[in-house]
Amino acid sequence: KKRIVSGVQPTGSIHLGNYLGAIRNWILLQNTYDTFFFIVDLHAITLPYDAQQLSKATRDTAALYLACGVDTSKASVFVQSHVRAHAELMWLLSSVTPVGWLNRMIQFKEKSRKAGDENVGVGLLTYPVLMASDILLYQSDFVPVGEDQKQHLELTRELAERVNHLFGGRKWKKLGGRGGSVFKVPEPLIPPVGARVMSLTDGLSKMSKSAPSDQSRINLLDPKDVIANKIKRCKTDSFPGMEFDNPERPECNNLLSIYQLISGKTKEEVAEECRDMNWGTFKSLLADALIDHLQPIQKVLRKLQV
Ligand code: AQP
Repeated sequence: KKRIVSGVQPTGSIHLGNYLGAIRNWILLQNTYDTFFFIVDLHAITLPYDAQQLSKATRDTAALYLACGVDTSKASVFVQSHVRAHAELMWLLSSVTPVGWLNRMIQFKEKSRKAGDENVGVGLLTYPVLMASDILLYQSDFVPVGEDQKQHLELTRELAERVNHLFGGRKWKKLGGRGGSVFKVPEPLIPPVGARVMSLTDGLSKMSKSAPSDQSRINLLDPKDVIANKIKRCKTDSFPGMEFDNPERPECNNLLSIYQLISGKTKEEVAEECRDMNWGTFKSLLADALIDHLQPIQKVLRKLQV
């Protein structure tokens, strides 16, 4: 079986982007692949954190995986920091990672700018090396990620190739290895729809945990009335009807894509169904679909958390 690894950080509140871009896809993948889904708590400490909150969020994130349908009889589910080899391999990899590669990472540039110099630890810079270690440790074939992680995955591939070049082949055999390559070079698995779920208040920015306004995202644990209210208040435009792929209507495209994924309908079916709707009608359709989809997850979660 081909192998897949993926994880989510136990920081902030897991939102619809994390769900549609990552967790939801795991449910199908676990039937076909050898899957490892972990809670990446070591990544979560790269920005200032509260230890008690992190410990609770780690358990809550595990419960959420299960509530979303991750099945422990099919997938290995664990906490990253419980497997010391992640941190150990990271040290070995960091010794062969050029600092220039890390300085180019967009996420580092953005997060360090937001956090301010005083709050930026070295861990934020070396974050992608830990991610490479998470993946290479398991000789993964594929890594399901949203668009935002594409650059980090590219770095993982370059690192695997670098290690294979430096230590692979005959050198690897002399060290007791099989010869050939030390690491498998993994491929990204980016979902065709949902890879970049956008903010509810700005169709050009990604939905994210760290956005200051909670109105910009649907959290998986938002109650019914909060979901309805957020959808009601989300950004619209003054064009008639609803349509996909109009660059002047990023919010419309984003909400239709969310509806497509949540309803399980095809893009054509959604385009046809919603073409003549006004914003008001479409928003209540979307809010109802989201509530119907998320309520069973929330119900299981409440049971797990008892
Ligand atoms: N908006 C998104 N659309 C699609 N996929 C997304 N992912 C994150 N945001 C979106 C995917 O979720 C997985 C978990 O990512 P993470 O644990 O690294 O999440 P994060 O970076 O803490 O979450 P955010 O919201 O992305 O945080 P900030 O505020 O830091 O920007 C990954 O597979 C990711 O691609």
